[in-house]
Amino acid sequence: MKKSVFSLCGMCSVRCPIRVEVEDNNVTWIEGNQYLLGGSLCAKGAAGTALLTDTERPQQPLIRDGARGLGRWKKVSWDTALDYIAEKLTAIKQNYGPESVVLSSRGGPWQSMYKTFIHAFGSPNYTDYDVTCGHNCHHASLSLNGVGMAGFSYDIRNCRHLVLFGRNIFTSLNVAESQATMDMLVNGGRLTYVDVRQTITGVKATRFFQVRPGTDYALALAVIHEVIEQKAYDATFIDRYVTGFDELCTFVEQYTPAWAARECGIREKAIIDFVKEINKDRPNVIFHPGWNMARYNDSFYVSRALHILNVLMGNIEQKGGLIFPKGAEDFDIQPIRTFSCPIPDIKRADGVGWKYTHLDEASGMANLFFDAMRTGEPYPIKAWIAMRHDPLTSMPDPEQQKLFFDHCELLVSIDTNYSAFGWYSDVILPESTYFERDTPIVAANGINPALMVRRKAVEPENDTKPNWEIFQQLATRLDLADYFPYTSIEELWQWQLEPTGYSMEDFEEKGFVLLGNKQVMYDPDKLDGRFPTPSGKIEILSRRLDKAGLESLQEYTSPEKPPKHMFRLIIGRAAVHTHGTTINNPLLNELMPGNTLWINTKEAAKLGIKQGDLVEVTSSDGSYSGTVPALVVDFIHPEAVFTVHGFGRQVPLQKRAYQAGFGDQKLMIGKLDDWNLAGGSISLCDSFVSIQRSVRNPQKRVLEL
Ligand SMILES: Nc1nc2c(c(=O)[nH]1)N[C@H]1C(S)=C(S)[C@@H](COP(=O)(O)OP(=O)(O)OC[C@H]3O[C@@H](n4cnc5c(=O)[nH]c(N)nc54)[C@H](O)[C@@H]3O)O[C@H]1N2
Ligand SMILES: Nc1nc2c(c(=O)[nH]1)N[C@H]1C(S)=C(S)[C@@H](COP(=O)(O)OP(=O)(O)OC[C@H]3O[C@@H](n4cnc5c(=O)[nH]c(N)nc54)[C@H](O)[C@@H]3O)O[C@H]1N2
Ligand code: SF4
Ligand SMILES: [Mo]
Repeated sequence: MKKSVFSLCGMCSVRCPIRVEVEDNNVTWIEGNQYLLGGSLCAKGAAGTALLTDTERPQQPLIRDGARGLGRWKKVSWDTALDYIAEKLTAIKQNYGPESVVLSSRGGPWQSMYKTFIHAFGSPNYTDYDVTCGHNCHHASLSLNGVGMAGFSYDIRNCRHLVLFGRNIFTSLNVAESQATMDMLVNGGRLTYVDVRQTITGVKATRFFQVRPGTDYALALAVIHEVIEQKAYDATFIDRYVTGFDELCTFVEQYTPAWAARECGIREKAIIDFVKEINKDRPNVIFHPGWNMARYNDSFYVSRALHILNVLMGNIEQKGGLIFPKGAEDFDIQPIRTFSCPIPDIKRADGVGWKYTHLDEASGMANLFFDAMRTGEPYPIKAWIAMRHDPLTSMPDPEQQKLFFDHCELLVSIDTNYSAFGWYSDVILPESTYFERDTPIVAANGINPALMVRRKAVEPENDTKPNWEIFQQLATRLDLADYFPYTSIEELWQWQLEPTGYSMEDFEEKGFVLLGNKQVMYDPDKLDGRFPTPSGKIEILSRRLDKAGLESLQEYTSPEKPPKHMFRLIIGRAAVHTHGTTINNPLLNELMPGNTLWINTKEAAKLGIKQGDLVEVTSSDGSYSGTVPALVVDFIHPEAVFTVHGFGRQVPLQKRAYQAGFGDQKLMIGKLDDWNLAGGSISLCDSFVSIQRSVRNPQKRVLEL
């Protein structure tokens, strides 16, 4: 039997809308939703089909049978696994209190389900991956605009000049955003790109600044200086909505383009010319404030400076600028129902909300739970449930983390794959892949808000379950079923949709429900009340930061140069992989089986390293080294070496990925504690490594470039 199913991709966190063709329970075709993406998908999205028959994934619930990490597993039924977890959680609750359980997840639209579970259990300790991703950018916006990272949509398609600081938009991608950027370029828009190395985005840019690693703040401050110098700002917008502009003018006086040019290694005239260009293009100029500009200790201030530049451009709620995402309420429609439970009135173990009052409690600080595990302060942490999150891959120093996790009596991984954390845990609950599961309805707020839903395309290949069923069944065993008021997905959808007046039939034609048929924009002269900061204005001098004893305008400090014979390790994505998730995907693994080490041609020559030579990359304390082929290139700053994150996997059952390439997180020794107090992000680009030609025989290597 043939059928066509509208659904959502699950190969990365973007969740592009897709259409899937199915014949006799086999996926025969997959494409981006024609109505929203014109059929486009990225390589990862197209490779999703390989997941279905991949036997190197957990195929049924597993309980550890031997020491942690040894890889001996007992195959069990769902009932046995869920009973086991419920019993352990109940005992931990009795012995240490419910707050000793942490649940971490990859955030996203279904996080209210996971939050409801852990809050109903009695613990305030929900956390997510964001300390290693967007925390700096989120808090930068929060301190300035009163709204976080989800507080603005970017109207890239209609902008005249897009400015990207390290936002490698065509590689670290989101299909709709890449399409909008291409359309903008085709329509004559400009793209300015800042990176320490050349990338696909840099190649397509109209202006490329290659800066010394970690000097973006100098460039951003000089651009602000020059914007003020050339009076290239929207004085009316600033008068109306902004506080602290005079202080900003005084603060940036010292940061001239000539100074920044020396600091960043670029030309003064290029900075001045760039500002002349944006002066012509404003207000349709977007300074993208970064997605995970969480790399250096001052990246919070870089992101803040970029947000300040948006404010100076007066681009908020302008076509081709930053637009407040619209939702059901803007169309007089009741929002969908979602899971909820009050947060227990107990201090969070990571200190967020009481020790760190300026940081957002919605995601907390995942790395700070390790302190609680180690010291038992403010109270012990005894269990960790990781839902679609791999702390051992996504946070630095996994060997150190394992020592902390050993203080826990229960580690549970809910995953479609064997994650590094899963392999070290006590129970693995395999979630069905995105082709094999329905998921609750999502309210996708934005420029054109819609309701989206993932529909099951095929029946599960293995003994796996979808997220909504796993949490409902676990909750029932813990007497928390009232928070999950459904027994089937149909009941759940109906409960969600009831207030809106829509039904599932409304999704049939296109796979989504567009709220309203025309774009709503607020009057830019009536934005009062839309900036929920303490003063109600856009705060260049943030009261929230001030209260926490933190500066709003921080002086620039030049980044440390690598010690002699060492390099700064910088990291990023490849277009064909999603973090550690896809490394073992049969199709994507074929496209890119391992990572390489990018190194500057002159530096490589000094070390006697030639193109394709195997090199050893060693951590600053010498405790870990990885061996990979060198990619010798002109366009990377000599102080830096670059690699793609996600490799170096050590799960023997993932045969394709096993020990291919190296894991950058393993070289980030001591970095669990290296986070920025203002922005909350771990400084992932602040590690130095040494490089040497490997003595291993390249003929025997298992990897190709
Ligand atoms: N294909 C693919 N796309 C993805 C993802 C994925 O896994 N795969 N993940 C998604 C996620 S979760 C995220 S957070 C985003 C990340 O999106 P981005 O932040 O755009 O991407 P990254 O690849 O992490 O890093 C971007 C660049 O920062 C550069 N860089 C390093 N140091 C400096 C510096 O000092 N200054 C400047 N200006 N640049 C520097 C690196 O050379 C790299 O090219 O990508 C998303 N999209
Ligand atoms: N050293 C270093 N660390 C980094 C980065 C880096 O470049 N270098 N990048 C950082 C960034 S930007 C981010 S966003 C984080 C990402 O960190 P994570 O969120 O931990 O990484 P992911 O690989 O996206 O997903 C984690 C797990 O989710 C599982 N998974 C995937 N799909 C599903 C699903 O449908 N259901 C379930 N239950 N599980 C699923 C995967 O198998 C994987 O084990 O890592 C950060 N950490
Ligand atoms: S960007 Fe690619 S992998 Fe991510 S959801 Fe879209 S199609 Fe899937
Ligand atoms: Mo991220």
